[in-house]
Amino acid sequence: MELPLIPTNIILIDNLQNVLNGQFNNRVRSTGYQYEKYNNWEKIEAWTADIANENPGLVSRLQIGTTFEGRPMYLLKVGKPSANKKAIFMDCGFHAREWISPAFCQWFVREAVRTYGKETIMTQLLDNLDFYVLPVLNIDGYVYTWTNNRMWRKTRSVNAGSSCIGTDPNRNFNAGWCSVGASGRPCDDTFCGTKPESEKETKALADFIRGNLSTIKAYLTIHSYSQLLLYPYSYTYDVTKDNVELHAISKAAVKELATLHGTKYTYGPGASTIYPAAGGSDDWAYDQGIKYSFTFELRDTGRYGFVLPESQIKPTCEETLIAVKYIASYVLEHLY
Ligand code: 0X9
Ligand code: ZN
Ligand code: ZN
Repeated sequence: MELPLIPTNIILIDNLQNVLNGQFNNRVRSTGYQYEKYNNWEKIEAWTADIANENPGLVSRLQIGTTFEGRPMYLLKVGKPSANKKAIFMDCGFHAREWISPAFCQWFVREAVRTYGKETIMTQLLDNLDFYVLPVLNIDGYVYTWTNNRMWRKTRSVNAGSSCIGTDPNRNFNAGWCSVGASGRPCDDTFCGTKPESEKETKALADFIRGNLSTIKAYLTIHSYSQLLLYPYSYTYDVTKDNVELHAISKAAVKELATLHGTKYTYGPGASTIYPAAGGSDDWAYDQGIKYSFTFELRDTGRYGFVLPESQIKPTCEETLIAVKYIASYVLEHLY
């Protein structure tokens, strides 16, 4: 009797049925959703429901608020349910035109459910941590980049006394608010808003994080472009008390990231590495006591900029996932 040809890595996994089920689900999902394309909000919204429904033991969907134009803001909680878990919060789509960012949040959740129970690191992460993933923070802006202006950055809220629309959500947090690298003029792309958390979207995010401060141990916010890994502060040139540790984590994370395709990232405190800019969510989260707070600026360095070709979604998400998993593993080993 001849043995069937089974890859040896599958033989090593003790529960073959889970593996087979996983491959089946995986096939269903990969035909149903195109992770290597940019998806419009309608598709992403439907996907948040589908991915939760298809993975009830691993993914649940919560609503944390409503956007200015009335769209529900869905948050995915990804992890194996168990008592007293700590969590990592990750958001995408702050800036409407940075399309690779939401693509990464979708990719991350897909890889989490696809590799849980098969890949050691992801399994350890999801067994011991929850990931709160906000696929798009600035949904109204994202929709506007699909329908009207591909280069839109801000929210779509109305400004009293001005015909200009929108606030920069990453200048709208209570962290040195509007003191540097931000504008008080509604027509500018870095308008800080009328007060911290003036936007429904930033208020919803801040409320959720404030309400879960005892569990959230890391904050990751995904932007593009420039290939940077930034940590606080950006509202001042002063470095944080955790500068040495954040520097070391970043150095190791970008080294790991580069192993896949050789993509080079620069890293450091925001103010000195990119520019001083107040009101960012990373600085705010850090000052709330979330020590491990990072901003990713994904590919590229300017050739395509915000209009990164779809052919680069896969390599970009693959390499970013390595860095995110590195940081998450570090956080898990250094819970505080
Ligand atoms: O300026 C920003 O908000 C980010 N760069 S982007 O090109 N995606 O707009 C960088 C944010 C760094 N962190 C803070 N300024 N707090
Ligand atoms: Zn951005
Ligand atoms: Zn250590």
